[in-house]
Amino acid sequence: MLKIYGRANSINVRKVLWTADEIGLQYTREDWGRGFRPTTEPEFLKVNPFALVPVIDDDGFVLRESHAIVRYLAAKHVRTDLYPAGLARRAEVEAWMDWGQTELHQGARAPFLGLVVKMPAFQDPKMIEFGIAEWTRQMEMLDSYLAGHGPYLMGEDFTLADVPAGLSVNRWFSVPFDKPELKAVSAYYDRLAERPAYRRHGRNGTP
Ligand SMILES: N[C@@H](CCC(=O)N[C@@H](CS)C(=O)NCC(=O)O)C(=O)O
Repeated sequence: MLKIYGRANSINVRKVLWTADEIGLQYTREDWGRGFRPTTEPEFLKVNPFALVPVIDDDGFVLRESHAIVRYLAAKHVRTDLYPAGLARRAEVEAWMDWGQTELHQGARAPFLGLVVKMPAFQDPKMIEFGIAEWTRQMEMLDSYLAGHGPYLMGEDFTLADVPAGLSVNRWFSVPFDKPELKAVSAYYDRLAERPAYRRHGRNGTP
């Protein structure tokens, strides 16, 4: 059976849990990472020498990196609705996923770690302010895009493109700071919440 390594409150583990539930997979999960067993323990380093969650063990096949994992699971279970078979559409999904993990996530890091996790290394107000400005800029672009395209990032249907963005949107609404009103992003957040798997692993009260 599929085994998922990683704490269920990690944004990257949640991508895997959400996708696994969308596919309808059975799995076991073991808590590793901040607040649980450290990923620097030798037992964990055997599955990921880079000491990060998530990792999966799929009947002996071990894989790290959340985006590689969700694409592997969707491809393995032939979920072309989530991860299209056509090269061009597939590449567009991948572009959204890359954007979600780079441009969109970069700004979110300091406000989340500073204001929610309260990590001592992220208490510089200038760093938090800079992160908020960058995160807001990306979210405003997302808002304009959704207003003109939507209802999902790839158009009519939910795909893996929505997984990284959907979790960032949940975090955006959950981290306490003054935000502009983003109507299309709010509607997208409500639309995603129609999905039981997103309510379990995305919009579940955890930032
Ligand atoms: N690029 C990696 C990033 C993984 C990552 O940053 N994981 C964080 C949790 S979100 C982690 O393992 N932090 C250390 C810890 O929890 O101890 C992925 O997408 O899987």
